Order: sequence, then structure tokens, then C-alpha cells
Amino acid sequence: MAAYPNVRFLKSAQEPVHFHEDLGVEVAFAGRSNSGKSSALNVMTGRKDLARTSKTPGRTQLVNFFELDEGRRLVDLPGYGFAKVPPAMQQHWRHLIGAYFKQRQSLVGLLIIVDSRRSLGPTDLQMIDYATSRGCPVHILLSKCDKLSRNESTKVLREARVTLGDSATVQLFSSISKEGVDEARKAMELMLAGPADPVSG
Ligand SMILES: Nc1nc2c(ncn2[C@@H]2O[C@H](COP(=O)(O)OP(=O)(O)OP(=O)(O)O)[C@@H](O)[C@H]2O)c(=O)[nH]1
Ligand SMILES: [Mg+2]
Repeated sequence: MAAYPNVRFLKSAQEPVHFHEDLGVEVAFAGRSNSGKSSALNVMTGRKDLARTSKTPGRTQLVNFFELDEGRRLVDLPGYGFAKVPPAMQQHWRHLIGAYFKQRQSLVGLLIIVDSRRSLGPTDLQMIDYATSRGCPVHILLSKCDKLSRNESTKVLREARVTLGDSATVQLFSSISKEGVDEARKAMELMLAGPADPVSG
């Protein structure tokens, strides 16, 4: 049986006023464009086509809300770091992400998807700051690890652990080979089971 038999798409928001009602708990998926956020969300929920995946990154700047089951949501945040994004779109991204982290009472955890063939970028680190500064735990998925040899993956994981220290937990992940999917789901469930941290100030 599917892990989440009732998982469903709720809505896409292009503006903060369109965010889903801020009740219950939710875990957000963030990461560079094309890092594999939507693929991770699909494989973790066991639903192939829940979130749209694409080979052309940075096209849409939407916050997509999904319901796992009553009162528990996953949020696919718009990707960042795509070189060809026009300034107006970058500004819109900052507006959306800024509002999301500032307002969202139901945010209880952040999953950051980082392509295992690249290192953690400045915006990834900024996402960690946003989350930890409001007491939100962060878990990193080093994605597409099917593209690396065993030796390379071990090295990448070790280096990420050094960079992150105790600011976030981290693991290897592949939506293709399914390596690390159970571990990622456990981390997500742990976050969802935790109390929502009220936004201060
Ligand atoms: N080899 C491999 N390819 C992957 C994996 N996960 C995703 N991809 C591919 O990477 C591309 C981007 O995947 P998405 O899941 O759409 O990435 P995204 O982060 O949601 O991208 P944006 O929404 O555009 O920011 C697609 O072509 C996927 O098929 C993986 O684990 N291994
Ligand atoms: Mg996506």
C-alpha cells in the first residue's frame, strides 16, 4: 500500500495572499532549480506525478501546496540559482520566499535538496539560516547520488557533514535508485511530528 494513500495537490500560489490556510503542520522542500525537489516529493509520497518535474529549470515561480493527510502538508518551494532568470523573476522569488519564512506558522521543518555533484551554495546556506533562526530543523538530501560512484558519494557526504556541523542533518538520496528514500521519509515524519514553532517578532 502507498505510504500516503490520500496525498493530493491542494493549490499553487503565485503571491503570499494565495498561500494555503496556515493551520496544521507542513514541511517545505527547497533547493536550486533542477536539484530534484519535485522528484523527491513524488518518490517520498509514492506518487509519480504529484509534483511536476521538468528538464527546463526556473520556468515557474510558484509555491505548491500538497496535503499528505488531514492537517499535514508538503510545500514545493520555487527553485533558486538558475543563471538565466531575469531580475524581475529573482525579485519575485525573494518576495515569495521571504514572506513564506516570515509568516508561516505551520512550517515545522525544511528539506533542502542539493545535487550531490555540486556543493552547498550560498542560497542553500541562506535557507538554513532562515529556518534555524526561527527554530525550524533542517534536513539535507544530497540528490541524484545514482550519478556518483560509491567512493564519491561517501566523500560528498563526509564533506557536507563537515560544512554543516550541527546546523542540519544530511543524507544521500536518489529518486531513481530510491537510495535514501526511507531515511528521508523518516526525517520528514519526525519534523511533522514536532510542534509548530510560533513565528516570533
Ligand atoms: N539521475 C537522476 N536524475 C534526477 C533525480 N532526481 C531528479 N532528476 C532529474 O533532474 C531533473 C530535475 O528534476 P526536478 O525534480 O524537476 O527538479 P526541481 O528541483 O523540482 O526543479 P525546478 O522545479 O525546475 O526547480 C529532471 O530531469 C529529473 O528527471 C535523481 O535522483 N537521479
Ligand atoms: Mg520542481
